[in-house]
Amino acid sequence: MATERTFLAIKPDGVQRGLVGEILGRFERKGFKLVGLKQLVPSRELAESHYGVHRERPFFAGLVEFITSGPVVAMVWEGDGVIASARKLIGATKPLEAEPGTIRGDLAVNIGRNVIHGSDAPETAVFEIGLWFQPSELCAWTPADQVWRV
Ligand code: 3AN
Repeated sequence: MATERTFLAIKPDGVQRGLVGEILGRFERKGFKLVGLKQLVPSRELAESHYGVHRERPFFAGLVEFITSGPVVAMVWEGDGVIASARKLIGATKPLEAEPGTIRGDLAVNIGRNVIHGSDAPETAVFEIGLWFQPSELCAWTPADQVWRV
C-alpha cells in the first residue's frame, strides 16, 4: 500500500457544530499524518471549481451556496492508502446509509449537510490539494516515534 495524500474539508455545518476537534482526532488516532491545515471561507470561484463535476446536477447551486456560507477547515492528510481509508472513515454520502462508527454515520443526518468532504480517487486528490493549497503550505515532517526508531 503506497503512501499517498488526500484532501479533506470540514464543511460549514461541521465547523458550526463544533466538530473540528472530534474529526481531526479520528484521523490522528487512525494513524494518518496532518500535513496541511487552514480555515477559510471559500470563494465562489473555488467552490465552483471544487464541485465542477456536479455542475449539471440540480443540487449544484445550493451546494456552492452552502460551502461558501461560512468557514471550512481544509486539510491534507498523508499515509498508506489514506484516500480510500479516509472515505471509509467518512462513510456513505447519504448519512442515513452511513454505517455507525463512521463520521457521517455518527454525526450527520442530512445529505446536504454531511459534515465533511474527502477526495474519492488519486487524481481527484491531486487536483483538490492543488486547488486548495499552495505547495509552501504543506509540511513534510517525521513523527517522533519514527525519528527515534533504529
Ligand atoms: P461525497 O461527498 O460523498 O463524495 P458526492 O461527490 O457524490 O459525495 O457529492 C458531493 C456533495 O454534494 C456531497 N457531499 C453532498 O454534500 C452534496 N450532494 C450530493 N448529492 C446530493 C443531493 N442529492 N442533494 C443535496 N446535496 C447533495
